[in-house]
Amino acid sequence: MLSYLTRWVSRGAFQALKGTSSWPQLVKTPHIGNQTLAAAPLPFTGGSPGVRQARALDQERLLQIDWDDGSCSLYPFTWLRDNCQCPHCTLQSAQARSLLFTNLDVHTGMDQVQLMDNKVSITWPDQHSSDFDPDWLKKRCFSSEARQALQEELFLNEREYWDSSLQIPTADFEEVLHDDKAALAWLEALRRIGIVYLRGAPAEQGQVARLSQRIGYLRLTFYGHTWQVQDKAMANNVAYTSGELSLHTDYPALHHPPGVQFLHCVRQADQGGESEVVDGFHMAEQLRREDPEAFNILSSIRVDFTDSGADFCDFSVQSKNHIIDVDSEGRVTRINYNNTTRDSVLDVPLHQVQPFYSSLKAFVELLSRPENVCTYRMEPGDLVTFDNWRLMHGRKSYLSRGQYSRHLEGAYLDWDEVMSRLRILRKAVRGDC
Ligand code: OGA
Ligand code: NM2
Ligand code: ZN
Ligand code: ZN
Repeated sequence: MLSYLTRWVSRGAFQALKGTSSWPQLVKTPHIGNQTLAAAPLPFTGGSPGVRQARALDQERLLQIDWDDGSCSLYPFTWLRDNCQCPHCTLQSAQARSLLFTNLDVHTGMDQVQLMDNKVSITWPDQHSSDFDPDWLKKRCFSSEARQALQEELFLNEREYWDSSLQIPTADFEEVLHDDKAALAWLEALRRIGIVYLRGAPAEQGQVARLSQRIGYLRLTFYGHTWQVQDKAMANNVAYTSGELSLHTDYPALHHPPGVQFLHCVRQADQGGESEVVDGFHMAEQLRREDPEAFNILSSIRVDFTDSGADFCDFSVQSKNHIIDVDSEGRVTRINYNNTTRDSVLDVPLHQVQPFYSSLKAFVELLSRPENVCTYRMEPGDLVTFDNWRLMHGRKSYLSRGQYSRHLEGAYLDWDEVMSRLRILRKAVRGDC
């Protein structure tokens, strides 16, 4: 224990992860950006809200529920009928709808509504009946606050932005493998902060595969189930040399790049090979403020990426991606940028070429400012896990020594599988949804 402590103090870029019981928290994570570290609001846990009254508004075809706490929720008849939980309408063993859409009357009326045994009981015009649990209804309230709370609970989209002063959340590898609380703390921090460092893995190949089994399964790509980052003869990727890798996301040559990346240090170089990370979402937001024109160009021009060669099998991959992806509401959702696989093919009209280069220059200069970059050096047995849709990462060049050189093993996963495990762990640990 004491030896861990001294190592942490001397390697100040790391912070023990909250929730990993036996490791003390040394320093508070700096609070940067407009988001908080507080847990997402849990909608409607801790005691069921009582129903004071349930009544049908026949004109509007809405069911109105007045709750004991004075609030009120409205539910469209059509939605209620569609979501009848009875064994005819729901396959209980799959918790899935078995009601056919062809059999749903999207203009249904309601014959009767009553409160029975703390259930909202509805009789439909064809005399089919549906019973709804008040908790179940309250959670699905259509108010904007309730919808926002439930979406945050399901997707954890609130992020905490950081800069070079980040103290990377750190946990014990074996603890994450064997303890549900530690695993949950790992995945929540991976989502919210975007990077978690794990220490204490054996310094031998096979650990990223073990860790991905904790989630479910890994993402196979043309580089294999897992892949060896080493200085290789006839390298099929710039990563497989001893050269510097400037800040990048992995695999923008795919239209759906891997969401999560694991990198495990089996052997470190004698000289060089230090790692760098920046918060790509934070940088994109900063670019939007500092240079809105550059932000517009990087989020609207689709850049060609290319990757060809042979590894798991032969491949010839092409993609077109925005360097900064935004959703329909303008929120940044993904960074896609690796200078090594950016294609010489650039599918824009002549007059957009120079503005594109100037915009990319502005972004890369912003990323590379010392105040934005967090630097660390991996030692054998260290394993870094990070959000490959959000973070950009790089490494310094290193001195290569043939067979005994630096060796990292990597693996990819997708966010759907990682979030699935997070939800299951949350249920196991906290007993909620
Ligand atoms: C890579 C990569 C990091 C490193 O292989 O894509 O970013 O430290 N490697 O070698
Ligand atoms: N490797 C490490 O975008 C990229 O080509 C990143 C991927 C080779 C699997 C490198
Ligand atoms: Zn039914
Ligand atoms: Zn990489």
